Amino acid sequence: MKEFFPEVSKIKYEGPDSKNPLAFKHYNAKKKVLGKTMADHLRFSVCYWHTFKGLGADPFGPGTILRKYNNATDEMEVAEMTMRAAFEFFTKLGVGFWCFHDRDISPEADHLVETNKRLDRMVKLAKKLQRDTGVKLLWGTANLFSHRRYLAGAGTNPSPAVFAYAATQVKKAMEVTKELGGKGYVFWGGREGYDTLLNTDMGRELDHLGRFLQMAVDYKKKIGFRGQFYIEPKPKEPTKHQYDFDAASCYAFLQKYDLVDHLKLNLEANHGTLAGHTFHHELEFAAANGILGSVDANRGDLLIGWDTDQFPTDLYDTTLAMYTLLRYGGFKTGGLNFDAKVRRQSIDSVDLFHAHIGGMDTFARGLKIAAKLVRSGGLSKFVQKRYKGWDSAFGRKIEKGRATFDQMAKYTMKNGEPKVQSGRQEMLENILNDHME
Ligand code: XLS
Ligand code: CA
Ligand code: CA
Repeated sequence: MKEFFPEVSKIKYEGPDSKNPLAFKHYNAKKKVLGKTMADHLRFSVCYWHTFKGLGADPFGPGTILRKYNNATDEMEVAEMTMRAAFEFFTKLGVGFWCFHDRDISPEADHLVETNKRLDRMVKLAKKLQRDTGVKLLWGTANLFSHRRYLAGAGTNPSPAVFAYAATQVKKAMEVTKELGGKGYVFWGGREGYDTLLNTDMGRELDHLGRFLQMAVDYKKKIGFRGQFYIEPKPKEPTKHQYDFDAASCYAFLQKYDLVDHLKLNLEANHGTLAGHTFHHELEFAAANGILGSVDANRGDLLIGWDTDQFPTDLYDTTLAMYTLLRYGGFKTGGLNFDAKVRRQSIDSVDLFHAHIGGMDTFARGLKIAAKLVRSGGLSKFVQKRYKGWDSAFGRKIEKGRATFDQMAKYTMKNGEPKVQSGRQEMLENILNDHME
């Protein structure tokens, strides 16, 4: 079988002292951390769109990256070679999962019937390659944002005909995700938002998006797809405002449309920072509300205002992310999907390996440090103490909803001025640093 990445062989764990740039220094798949293997904690996934379809295009110029698997004139031949290259890459890297949009793996034809036929052909190949390699599908999704028919959104489009087209596309994408044994299915509202309020009926659009997802939930039941549904927040880009702005607005939306039992969140680091939050904040909010599902691992750039989708290399970010995940029991159906792309100047295939190795090692290191934090109780003991007043009979009564304002007044009149305590932020920041390695 033809190799697409002959210059790289299977990436191995060589430990922190290794100087080999094509080896893991921290990610040791089978090593146990707090009773579970690193592979099971981290559940790494490679995304199809950036890693295999992204060629470095930006608004100022076309792609700069040449890939061997694009070397054919027939679109379907390119699609097949790309998929073989993808599974070679997953295997050499040693990840357990992958993710795709329908249109990443199979190009759209002139008519939906032919488009679906093409998709079926590619899904058949994917199924075979999954079987051959043991790589599994973390989630599938539909691209409802590239084609011009979706210029004004899909589920929130002013035209019901576009809504119906999008639903038809999602129906098929769900079927093929099920066919491939997908652990989940993602809804990212690519253009579900607005460019200007002057032409937008916001209330109606939100109701339509709610209907769209309710219909998807019904269809999921109908076909017996057991994967987890996720909604992915992003505040803006491509639209000026996206309705699924951040974790908190998604949570409100899911509650309003009675969808909270059916969808969890797929949180992307760079989308969190675009919304003015830290990645850690988004994870903590979702976990605290029981809707933390999966993660799109990447990072933005402090000095660039858009979604740069860089590979995660910030150890503090990955440590705090893993700290939240560990405290809330880790992934169930989700995982860490690298929704990240190499820079426009990183034109060699080997750059794809360096990028993923770096992301995996940074998360593995973050996991080790987070486990140390859990074991030492360095932060949690302080937090527990800080709230201990709530463990008193008085505190419990309030928490259980059995207290009134009159009782509060009686307590306050009797006890007078409350004692205040230091938040000890600087000490806690030092404790965190003491754990970094
Ligand atoms: C784009 C999104 C997208 C989703 C899947 O910004 O991150 O790639 O993850 O549609
Ligand atoms: Ca994403
Ligand atoms: Ca992104």
